[in-house]
This record gives sequence, structure tokens and C-alpha cells, in this order.
Amino acid sequence: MNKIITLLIVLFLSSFALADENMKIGSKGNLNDVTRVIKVFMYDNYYYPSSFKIKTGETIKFEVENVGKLVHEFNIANQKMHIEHQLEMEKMVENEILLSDLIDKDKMKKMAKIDKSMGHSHSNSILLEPKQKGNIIWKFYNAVNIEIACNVPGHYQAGMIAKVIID
Ligand SMILES: [Cu+2]
Repeated sequence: MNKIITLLIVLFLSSFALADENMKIGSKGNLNDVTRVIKVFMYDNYYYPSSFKIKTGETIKFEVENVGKLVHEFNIANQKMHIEHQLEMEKMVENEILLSDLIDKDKMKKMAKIDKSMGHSHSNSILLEPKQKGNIIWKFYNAVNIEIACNVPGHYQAGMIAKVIID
């Protein structure tokens, strides 16, 4: 009887673990686990390449370069997360941290002490000024509805979204 109960508990808990795993957008990856390097260019207002095919469990290093004239973001998330993050980015513009072609790093630091979200510190995102480069290492799980997008106000709406197909 005890064995059956234990088995049921194990099944119950593992089903939760699986559901949680599937819902995740992935996680910050380690350099040692990188299976592929993808170079990405950010233009005004689109990405090249404009879509990514990724296998479940792959760890990708994205080498991102902003070749546009505006500040752009490379953010790996689902749509709900992007929409939420857009409110933070709007606030960064209101506080004059985020200008069209530059990021005021001093103001960013000062404001982040009052409001952490103004620091724009996220493992799934990088924000780059024109001519800047940056890397993100990301481990993908079998998640659905991931988009790589830019949440600088107006850019998502202008279509700065790259599709991520995971199989
Ligand atoms: Cu952008």
C-alpha cells in the first residue's frame, strides 16, 4: 500500500515538473554547453535573420550587433512577457534613460536604485546602442510561442519580432 502511495506521489510531482518545464521560455545558458553560434544584426526596425529554427535542449550563443541608427533590444520571451516589458521600457523613455539613439547609463544606475526595473538587467535580454555588440547564451526547452523581439517603444508594434521555431 505504501509503495502505491509513494508511486502516486512521485507521479504527481513529476507531472508538475514536466508542466513547469514546458511552460518555461528556457534559461540562461553556460558557455561550455553552447552547441551553435548565431550572428544576428539589428536594423531599424527588424532583425536579420528574421527567424530561428532551434532544437529542443539546444544552447545557442547569439552574437548580436546593432547596425541600425536607433537603440534596439534583443529579448527572448513569450508575447505576454514582451507586452509587460514594454511598460518598463516606456517608463525608461519617460525618465529619459532611454533616448532614441543612446542609453543614459548614469541616469539608469541612479534610477535603478529607486526602481529596480529601470536598470534593465535581464538574462534573456540585451539593449544595444547603434554600433554596439553583445552576446546572449540561451538554453531552449520545448516551449511554444517564443518570440525574439524589441520592446523599445513602438518597435514591437512596427514588427521588430523574429519567430523562434523549436522542434
Ligand atoms: Cu528596436
